Amino acid sequence: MGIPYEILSSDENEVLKQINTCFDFISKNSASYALLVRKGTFDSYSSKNIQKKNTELMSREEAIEEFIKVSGKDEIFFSTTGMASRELYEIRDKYKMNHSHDFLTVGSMGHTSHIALEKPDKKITVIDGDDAVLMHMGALPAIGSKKINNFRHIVLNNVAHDSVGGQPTIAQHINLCEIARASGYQYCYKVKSKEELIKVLSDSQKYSVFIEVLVRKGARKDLGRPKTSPIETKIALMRNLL
Ligand SMILES: Cc1ncc(C[n+]2csc(CCOP(=O)(O)OP(=O)(O)O)c2C)c(N)n1
Repeated sequence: MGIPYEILSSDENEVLKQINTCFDFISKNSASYALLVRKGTFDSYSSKNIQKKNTELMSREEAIEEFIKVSGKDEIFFSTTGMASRELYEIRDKYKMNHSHDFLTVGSMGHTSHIALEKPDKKITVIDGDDAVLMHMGALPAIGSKKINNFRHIVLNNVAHDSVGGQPTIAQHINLCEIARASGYQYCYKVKSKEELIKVLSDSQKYSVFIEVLVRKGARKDLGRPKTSPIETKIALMRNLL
């Protein structure tokens, strides 16, 4: 595309030079200049504000495993873009379940709950991320106003865009439960321990329920990717729904 670029150095002094080169070029030429960041460049960085407080929380994967353990075998899961969907896929494998009950959202960040809204006659669990729910918040009143029974909307709040590098989100300053309540969800809970989560999940089978689960950032280093294509997974779910 003819855009000049550099690969971001791991040496901080070199990075400053690269940023200066980049800005000089942009201001002289009114044109783009790319800095490419290799995977893992920022791995050892830990946010001073967020991460230290979160070490006692469940991981996102542990929380998803609890959802699977307490849910009935016919329940349909819609999971958000990023690692949550990869984790759901691997948990199904771990329990030797097939993948015909899951819609794994690819791209379309923030749209998972809207997609799930199309199946109000089923028991639905939506697994959302804090940033995804903030991105398309209009979904909340759309769901809340319908008062759908059997609709569990779970937001795994790690106050980060964890799947794409762990940058902080504004979710730490937003009261998601209040917004869900004002949007018409019948029950709203905020939980941070496994015990609280299990209790709330078993109490929440019959209503439109919003559950914010505080989880810690991060995923297993060896987390894999779905072995079936998005289209194969979609077809398996559609066959199951028919
Ligand atoms: C519209 C759109 N914007 C950006 C992305 C890239 N993206 C994929 S996952 C993700 C972060 C999601 O953060 P969150 O919903 O909080 O979930 P987490 O990764 O923390 O589990 C981003 C920015 C995308 N897929 N679609």
